[in-house]
Formats: sequence, C-alpha cells, structure tokens
Amino acid sequence: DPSLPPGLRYLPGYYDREAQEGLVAAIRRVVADAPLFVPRMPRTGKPMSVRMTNCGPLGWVTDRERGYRYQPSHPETGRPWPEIPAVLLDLWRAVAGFQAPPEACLVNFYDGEARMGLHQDRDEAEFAAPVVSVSLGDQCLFRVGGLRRDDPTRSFRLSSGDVLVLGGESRLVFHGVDRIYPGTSTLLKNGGRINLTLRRVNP
Ligand code: MD3
Ligand code: FE
Repeated sequence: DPSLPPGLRYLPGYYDREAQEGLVAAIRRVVADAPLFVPRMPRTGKPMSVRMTNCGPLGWVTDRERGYRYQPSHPETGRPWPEIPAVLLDLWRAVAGFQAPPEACLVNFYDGEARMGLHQDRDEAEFAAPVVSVSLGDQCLFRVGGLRRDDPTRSFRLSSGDVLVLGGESRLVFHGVDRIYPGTSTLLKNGGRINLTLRRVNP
C-alpha cells in the first residue's frame, strides 16, 4: 500500500480467535502481577486516558516529576516487571528479523473513551529495531503520519488480532489513536481495547 509509510508492515488478522484468547489469558497474568496504572504527563501531571502496565526487563512509565522513561520495576509496587509471555517472543522472532529479543512490552488498555494523541516513540536509545504492535478487543481508529508533526496523516481501523511492524523509515513517524469503537469485539468480557507494543530499548 503506497499510502503507508515505507517500512510499515500491516498484518491484518495475524492472530485467529483462539490465539487472541491465549494472548488475553497471558496478559491477564501479567496484569495480576503488575497492575494497570494511570500514566501522567510530564510537568502538568495530567492523567492519560489510557491505563498501562508492562512486562519484560524494562517498562515504559511516565509521571509528573520524572517524565517519560524506561525502568526495570513497576512504579507503584516497586517489583520487577513480569516476563514477556513466550507467545510474544515468538511473534518478535517471526516478524522483527535479525534482532535481539525485545526488552519492553508495553500493555495499553483503552476503555471506550480513551485516546492517544499524535506522538513519536523516541524514548528508546535504539531506533534500528522495529516496534511490533498487537491489537486485541474493540476496534480503534489509528492515525499514522510522517516524520514531521504537520505531515499529512492517514487513518484506518485496527481490529482484534491485527499486527503492525514499524521498522525502517516508519520507526519514527507520528501516530496516535483517535477513537475506540465500543462493542466491535466480543474478545474482552467488559469491552475495551488492549494494545501490546514490543520494543528494543538499548542498542
Ligand atoms: C507507528 N500505541 O504505545 S500501537 C504507543 O494502539 C502507541 O496503543 C498505540 O503508540 C496503541 O506508543 C499505537 C501502533 C504503533 C506503535 C508504535 C509506532 C504504531 C507506531 C511507532 C512508530 C510508528
Ligand atoms: Fe506510540
């Protein structure tokens, strides 16, 4: 698709329903160990509408005082993040190419009102490795642009089971989630959307 940024691979329907159910079970175990927290914007302390947790050696966190960063422990429990489930390490091996395993898996949970504004992912020290994303549950309207905030954007729906691989020139493009479409999936008993992003943090 020539209107997608170079290096972005969209793999719709990568996971079938049974595989999606397995992923949800694995994420429930992660959340039982590392509870969802409310991330807060640097300086203002404004809460994000998405709730988050992580698994892997490092996790992405943000708060008013210390801002965006990766750290090895949960900001509220102080415990190390749980391991990345094997099924997600398998995904990384299948789609990321010749890369070391991911260090961070961010788990984003969206209720029907949650959004994520247009941003770049640049808190990592390693941009050569791709970001790999898995969507589960309700559909969302995803927006992807270019390397500059004011570049034209293109929007499309992401559905449960879809995978995105953001490598090469797409690694630093602006992107966001404009809205959730409640009631578009039966995967999660209470509705909502889960997005998993696998990343290398350090070269
Ligand atoms: C395109 N998450 O956690 S995932 C994020 O659906 C984030 O939760 C969104 O953006 C979500 O940072 C989008 C798809 C995604 C992830 C990383 C990207 C798209 C990307 C990095 C570069 C370009
Ligand atoms: Fe992002």
